[in-house]
Amino acid sequence: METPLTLHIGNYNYSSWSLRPWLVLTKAELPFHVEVIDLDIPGYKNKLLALSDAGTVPVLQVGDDKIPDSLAISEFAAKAVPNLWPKDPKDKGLAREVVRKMHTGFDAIRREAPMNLRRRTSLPVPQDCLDEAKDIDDMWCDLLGRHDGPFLFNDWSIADAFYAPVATRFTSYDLPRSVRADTYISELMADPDFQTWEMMAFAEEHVLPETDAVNR
Ligand SMILES: N[C@@H](CCC(=O)N[C@@H](CS)C(=O)NCC(=O)O)C(=O)O
Repeated sequence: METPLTLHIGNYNYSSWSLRPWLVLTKAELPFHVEVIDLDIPGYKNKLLALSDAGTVPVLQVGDDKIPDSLAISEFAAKAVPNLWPKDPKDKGLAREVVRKMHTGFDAIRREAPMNLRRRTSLPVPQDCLDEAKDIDDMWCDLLGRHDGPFLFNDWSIADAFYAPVATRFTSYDLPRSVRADTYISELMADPDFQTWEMMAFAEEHVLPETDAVNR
């Protein structure tokens, strides 16, 4: 019998870090069960700390073992299933680099335009957030210009999972973007797996007042 997998996630509407490995495991066609922890309610932190020292989601439970962190979970899936990273070694290196950039950076866009799938606004965002959006747009255009495919490395890869939550921010906060980036965003948003997640977000009743109160 295969070891059962449980992915512990935050709320579908808000938890960008949870969306990433959920997409990866779904694309990998690894059967997994989802447990949602409502964020920012009394006692939620203890639930997170019971899962990992970092006190964050996502966490993947593999039998009795636990893998915290979106990238570590994605690497676990990539070991189990081929083709989640690009096949070409140069592309694979580059894909890892752009994933690393997302995993460790782009603080302004994360802070000023938090993932909130239900939100649609055109109110102004700070300049540092616009600057990062432009850097991301330039990076996407560079990668998309190297291949024919709709995704960053032609076929869907972990890199697309890591930028899917960013794509939603362009839409939610109406961030300026090039035509090529807009086409890529539409591609990610039209992905049936993303749409399954989005449906869960729209159906979710849990609200994070502080995130919803971001005044833009
Ligand atoms: N580096 C971690 C970041 C995970 C993270 O920050 N997750 C947020 C939810 S999206 C969280 O659990 N926050 C804890 C809290 O709100 O106390 C990863 O890649 O998984």
